[in-house]
Amino acid sequence: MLTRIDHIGIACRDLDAAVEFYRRTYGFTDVHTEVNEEQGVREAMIKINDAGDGGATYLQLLEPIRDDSPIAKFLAKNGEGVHHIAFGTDGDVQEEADGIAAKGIRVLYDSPRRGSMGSRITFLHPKDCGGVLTELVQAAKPAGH
Ligand code: CMX
Ligand code: CO
Repeated sequence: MLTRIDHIGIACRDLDAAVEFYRRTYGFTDVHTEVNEEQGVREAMIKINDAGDGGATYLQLLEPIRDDSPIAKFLAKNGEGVHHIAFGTDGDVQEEADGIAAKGIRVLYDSPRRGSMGSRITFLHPKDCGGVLTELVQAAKPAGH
């Protein structure tokens, strides 16, 4: 079941400046940064609050590390701004995607890929979702579980 908004993905040109904006403006300081080579991004996850299914709610700030990455393409076309929304599941993300695909919505990956903080992710095509690029996220299990 989809149980929460996991994150809102925001495309930016300067990750450090964007992190500083969210700190200065709202006081958000719980920040995890990583590079995801496969997705072609350097990113910062800004934690907003916890959730009951092992996940939490974040803003995901995304800076491209390659000119051919989806974020670079989006920035060239639209400039900075909201890029995608991500729903969190309390179950298996592939099962969630299969159920949505059965409704005629294109799922972009044959099998889940690695997302932030060890999560499993997949995407739904924005053209099948009313213009909203939509990601599904299964949070990594906390250590020891
Ligand atoms: N939101 C809404 N619409 C979007 C979009 C977005 N983020 N990105 C592209 N589109 C629209 C375009 O406007 C375009 O529409 P028109 O044909 O009407 O102009 C259409 O989709 C095709 O866009 P494109 O620029 O030609 O881009 P591509 O088809 O090459 O790629 C997509 C689009 C969604 C398949 C690609 O961005 C993708 O695979 N995304 C998933 C991976 C990703 O976004 N990774 C970065 C985030 C990583 C993370 O969250 O961890
Ligand atoms: Co995302």
